[in-house]
Amino acid sequence: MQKILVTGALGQIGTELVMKLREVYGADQVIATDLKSSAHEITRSGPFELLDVTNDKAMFDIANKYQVDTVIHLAALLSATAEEKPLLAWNLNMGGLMNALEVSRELGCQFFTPSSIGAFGPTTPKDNTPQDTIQRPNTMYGVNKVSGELLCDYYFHKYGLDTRGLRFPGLISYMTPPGGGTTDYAVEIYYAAVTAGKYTSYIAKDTNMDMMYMPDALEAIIDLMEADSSRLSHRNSFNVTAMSVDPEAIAAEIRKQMPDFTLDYQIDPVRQGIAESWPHSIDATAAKTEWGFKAQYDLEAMTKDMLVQLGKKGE
Ligand code: NAD
Ligand code: AKB
Repeated sequence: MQKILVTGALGQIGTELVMKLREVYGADQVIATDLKSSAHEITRSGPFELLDVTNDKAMFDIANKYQVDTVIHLAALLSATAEEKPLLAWNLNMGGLMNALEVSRELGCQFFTPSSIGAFGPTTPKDNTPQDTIQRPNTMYGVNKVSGELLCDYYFHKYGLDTRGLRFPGLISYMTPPGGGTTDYAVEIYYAAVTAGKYTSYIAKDTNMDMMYMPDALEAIIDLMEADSSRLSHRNSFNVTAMSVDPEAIAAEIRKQMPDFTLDYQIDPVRQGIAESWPHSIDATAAKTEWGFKAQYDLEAMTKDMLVQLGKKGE
């Protein structure tokens, strides 16, 4: 990776990833793009361009103008929003991905896009979900993610394009709020703990899902992209995870720092239904053996850091 184009850069992952990539590869080497602009630091600390990823010509022109050698494609609708707007989700998640793959093929770029635990479905084994297993999701987001995994495999086999990907679990961070996912509760709960001392969860008790702290997700992207290609037999869509938690487990950890924190429930049937179709915990062995994946943060370490960082933000 030397000159990197990032789409959807103003989202939860993109804002932090662009800052990290600029630290590692140089500010001018990372071209951040998004549908909209904002006052965020990434629009000022290096190149920033407006880009609608459904516009193939605009994407090609920007990638060509900067002579990028790497495309990191993040722009997408997440699971809950995709369920509300399935047609928009199909057009953005599949159309944007196809455009990003084509631009990468035309310019010979290395390519990364995230998949998700949403690529699994109700008939997938729920515990210790294997890397290679049944994938019959019943959400539009899941259909998009499985199709995306297959499309990235296709571009690798057909054109030799160096496509790589991770099946991310819910990502937890304190910098940019998440944008319409099922796992968003696991971020909101920390903000609510710091601002109100209580949280009402839309996900039910005992609903376990995989999660990971954002610093581990950023390391994983860079480590996978830098890994020796010949070591990757899975290549696209490695399972990665750091913990499997339900709302009670997070609340119990928060209470170690804030004993008065309270949690109650008002279940959202749509997001609860999506959560119940996903695994409880996934097996990241392939990522560990093929390119050395290792998460640094467990629930305890992540909770301590989230509360400290959000506390500082509120000062
Ligand atoms: P996000 O919703 O926070 O950000 C998405 C960004 O895409 C936004 O800044 C939005 O403005 C932009 N966007 C929307 N439509 C666009 C368009 N037409 N053209 C260009 N940009 C557009 O999402 P995120 O959490 O940063 O997720 C990024 C990727 O990672 C997605 O593919 C998502 O499915 C995947 N992922 C995220 C998580 C997570 O927990 N955050 C977990 C698994 C996978
Ligand atoms: C979502 O909940 O949609 C995302 C994801 C796990 O893909 N956070």
